[in-house]
Amino acid sequence: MTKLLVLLIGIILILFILWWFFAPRTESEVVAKNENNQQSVTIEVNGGYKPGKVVLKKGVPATINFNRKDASSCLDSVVLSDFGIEKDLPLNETVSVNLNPDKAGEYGFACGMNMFHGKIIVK
Ligand SMILES: [Cu+2]
Repeated sequence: MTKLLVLLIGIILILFILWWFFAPRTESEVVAKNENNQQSVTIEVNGGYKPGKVVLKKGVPATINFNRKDASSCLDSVVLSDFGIEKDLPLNETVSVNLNPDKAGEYGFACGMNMFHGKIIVK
């Protein structure tokens, strides 16, 4: 009986490890709120970008609010190279980035050292 239990726990552990390494990572994706021809979305900066993907509507002025909660200096700035924007992100403050997404496509953004990445999808 004990042997069976140990075997069962072993199998569960192995399955868990397999799942941990091989399960597809579904990145969170959020569609910006659109009100009065102005769209906005908030991204939490904490060990990366949450959500990692934001969807903006083409042709609508957008505000992306970065809220940094991670003390690591790695994330103390954000670079939106496609839009020519670079902003410092003070800890526990919200920094708004305004942009005009007038072309559909995917635009990456990253921390100042290009280690953490997020994506803006314009549709
Ligand atoms: Cu970094």
